[in-house]
Amino acid sequence: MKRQWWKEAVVYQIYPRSFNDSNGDGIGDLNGITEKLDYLAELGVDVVWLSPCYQSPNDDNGYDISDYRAIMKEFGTLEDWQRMIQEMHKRGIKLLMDLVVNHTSDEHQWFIESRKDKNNPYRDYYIWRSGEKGEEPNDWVSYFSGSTWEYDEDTEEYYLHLFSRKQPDLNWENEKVRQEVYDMMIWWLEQGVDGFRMDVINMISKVPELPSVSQEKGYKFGGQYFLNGPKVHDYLREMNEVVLSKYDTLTVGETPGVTVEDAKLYSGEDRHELNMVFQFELMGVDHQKGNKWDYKEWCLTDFKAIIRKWQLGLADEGWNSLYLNNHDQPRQVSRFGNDKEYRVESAKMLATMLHTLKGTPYIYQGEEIGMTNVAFKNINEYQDIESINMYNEASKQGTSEEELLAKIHQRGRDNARTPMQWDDSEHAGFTTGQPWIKVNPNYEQINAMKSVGDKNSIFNYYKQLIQLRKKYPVFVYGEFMELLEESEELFVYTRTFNDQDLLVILNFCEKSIDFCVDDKYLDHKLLISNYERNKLSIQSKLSLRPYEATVYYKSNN
Ligand code: TEU
Ligand code: CA
Repeated sequence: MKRQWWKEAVVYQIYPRSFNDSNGDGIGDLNGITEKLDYLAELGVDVVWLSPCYQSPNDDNGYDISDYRAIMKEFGTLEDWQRMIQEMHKRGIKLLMDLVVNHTSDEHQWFIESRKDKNNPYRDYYIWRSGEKGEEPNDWVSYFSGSTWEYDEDTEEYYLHLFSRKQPDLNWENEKVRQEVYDMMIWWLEQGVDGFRMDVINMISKVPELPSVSQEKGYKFGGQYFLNGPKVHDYLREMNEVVLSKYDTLTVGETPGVTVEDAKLYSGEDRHELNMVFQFELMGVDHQKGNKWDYKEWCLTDFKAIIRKWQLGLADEGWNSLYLNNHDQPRQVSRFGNDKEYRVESAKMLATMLHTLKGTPYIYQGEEIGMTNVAFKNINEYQDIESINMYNEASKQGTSEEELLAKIHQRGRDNARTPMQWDDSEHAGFTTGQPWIKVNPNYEQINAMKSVGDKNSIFNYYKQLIQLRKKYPVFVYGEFMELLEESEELFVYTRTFNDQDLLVILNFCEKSIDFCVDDKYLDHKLLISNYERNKLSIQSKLSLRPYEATVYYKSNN
């Protein structure tokens, strides 16, 4: 297992629209990020993953790009961006940009040209198919509801969009498209960028015939024809050879539907593709039949089985990314912890898991202060196209507003997109204007100013975990082995590396649970816990309090 800086790093994801507004227009911006870099340096993160900040009409909040080499006007200028990365590098913080190249905005110059006429040189930058109006070329359903096809009246053909109709899919079969992407990547790397998070990168190769899923009525998920497609590894190896191999980068692919075996192909060190991928299996642990809007009670043994599969599966080949939330997922303390009476304990317990498993941890903005889901009363208070489209479509089919709002409260992406809560002043110190989306009303109790100043806060617990990862190589390189696999309350595992050994015991429930310690761990000493523990040495019988996390350590020298 080769030592690499990106294995040892902790990454912090910033969703710029909601992070910090420096000019009072209610929208987060790049100068707002620069203002908060000392906060990130204090936390101790090594890398920032910045969600898209390129020019965009914001149909999907920047994941619909109209100019890859220009900064979104609302976020600032290229000079603001250059100042931001300089200030990051001064603090030893690297920057990953979000590479969104499965699709562009329909306002991108390439698409404006492409849709002009069938013979335009940019026509096959995108995926066009003929078809009678009202008879889409296949039955695939969009991630944002409805068909993945939009009919273009002028040239009387359909174009493919796996996401919104304003996000036409690029045609990666066209080597001109690939060259445009590589040129753009080099342009950003020459600006000093340290790597990329690659948006739905495993969707760029489609089965050429674009076949329908079935002959039955209605739209269906066509992932079998566009996830991990026939040429995806050819394209990534080409991207690595032409671009990435020439720079010292961290690359992480966002790969919905990826398996462990796929992940070895994407992230195996001898594969020369990516460093790691985001798997979605754990994010599906509480989905009915793979549908995020149909909730399923999850149990700890299922949760642990998925983690165990990925820890053991990538033990010697490839590398794990470790996350429980991001800008697309509900807040982890609400989803997997307890955001009421045990919010602080359970936030720290989940953080302990993410920083003691084997892989690179990703902290999503606000997670480090225990920000929670939100429950707006009215659909008009929501901004996310995914939620709004689902709401409108399901309403038409008769689902009640009450049921739909309950689904959005539980699964909606805006849970993660309410403004960062900096202090207890109006709008949580995020803006002096009207925020583009309402602030979570609990900001007076939950905010960074309160957390940084409190030695027992979630923020300072994260800070300790990050420091421990830097001090003890076993956190990064230690072999994972699980104990008590059948427990529905405790997640227990060890990490061993050369002469160092960790024993991690996590209580995932709100009851106290006893744990009998095997003799071979009786010489371990307490390293960190989210409760006061006066005895440093481990006891043969431990009682774990609600959501208690304890990490014991032994070194043979
Ligand atoms: O998300 C890809 C993706 O699979 C999403 O549909 C996600 O699984 C879903 O929203 C969960 O509810 C990426 C970006 O992270 C997302 O913000 C974009 O909307 C999407 O791609 C299109 O670029
Ligand atoms: Ca602003």
